[in-house]
Amino acid sequence: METQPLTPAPSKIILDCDPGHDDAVALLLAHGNPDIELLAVTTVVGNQSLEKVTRNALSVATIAGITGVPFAAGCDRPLVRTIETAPSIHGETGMDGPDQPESTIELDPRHAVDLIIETVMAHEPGTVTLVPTAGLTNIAMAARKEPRIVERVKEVVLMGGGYHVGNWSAVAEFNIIIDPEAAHIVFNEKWPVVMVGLDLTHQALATPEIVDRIAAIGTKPATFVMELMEFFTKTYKDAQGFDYPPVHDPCAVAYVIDPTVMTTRKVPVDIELQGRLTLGMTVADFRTPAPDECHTSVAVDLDHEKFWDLVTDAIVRIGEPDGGAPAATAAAVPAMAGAVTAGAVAGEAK
Ligand SMILES: [Ca+2]
Repeated sequence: METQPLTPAPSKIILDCDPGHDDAVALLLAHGNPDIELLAVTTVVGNQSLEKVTRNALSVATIAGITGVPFAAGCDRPLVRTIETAPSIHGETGMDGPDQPESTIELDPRHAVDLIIETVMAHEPGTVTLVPTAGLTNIAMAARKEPRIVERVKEVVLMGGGYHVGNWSAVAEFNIIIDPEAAHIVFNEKWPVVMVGLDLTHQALATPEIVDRIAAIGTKPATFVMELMEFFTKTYKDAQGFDYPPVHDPCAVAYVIDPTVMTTRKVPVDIELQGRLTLGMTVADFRTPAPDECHTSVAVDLDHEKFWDLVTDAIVRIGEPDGGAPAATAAAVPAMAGAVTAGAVAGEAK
């Protein structure tokens, strides 16, 4: 007779990203949270060139001590459009601010699209969640190359879009507008799609209080995040007029960890491919109750405290990956109500 596990198995995810300051935090959250099993990390052109974002992903892996997880590079340009990057937000490296160590981690030789397909097909149906936090080129290519992944994936929880506002045009968000044709494919395949868009992520602000909490953890990964947030604060103020930067990408990971960190609403969403002013808009139809066959939903309201507790908790758990003693103590992290204790951290750091 099998014994029942005391806690549910961790959620298996593939993180498809373009680090990216907020992608880096998403990767740390996925690695440090015990309810996530990170199956693979794939990169795609976006915030910077494929070469740069891939180098950044490996740097984050080195800083966080991520081992045993394949990292693979994917598409180096969108399906149809010319490449558009975001140096005004992420700098020339794509992750400006902190010093980045040269990584000794070797890239998986497979193309990201093949790694995504092989990983999904190697696991039980309904067990793998795709978490894209970048343009959707790799995900769209994977769905076209191996259509069976669409039924097999549990759900796609993506950072992108926005049903009220844009950030790269009046109505379009960066991850969608840089490859709207890919987004059109991903939103129109019949897998469940949760759109964690700007409506939600503009509530995930890294206020000075939050940055201080992270800095107080005192580890190298914590200092790295603090320095990322310092740069992000400046560019978001200069380029977008924000007092504090919205840390978009870890919101999608947080939803997979604990869906109660945000409210969502089921609503049909499609991608504008024709509009002169509205290219890349994620058009959400709120007019009537969503039909039964509706497979898309949008994130609405964030539990700010619960979200940042998850992020700080993950950084505390990561500790000092290069062997130093975790610097975090209960006193150093006063705001972590209900999170791990320093003793538990020392025992569980991975
Ligand atoms: Ca991103």
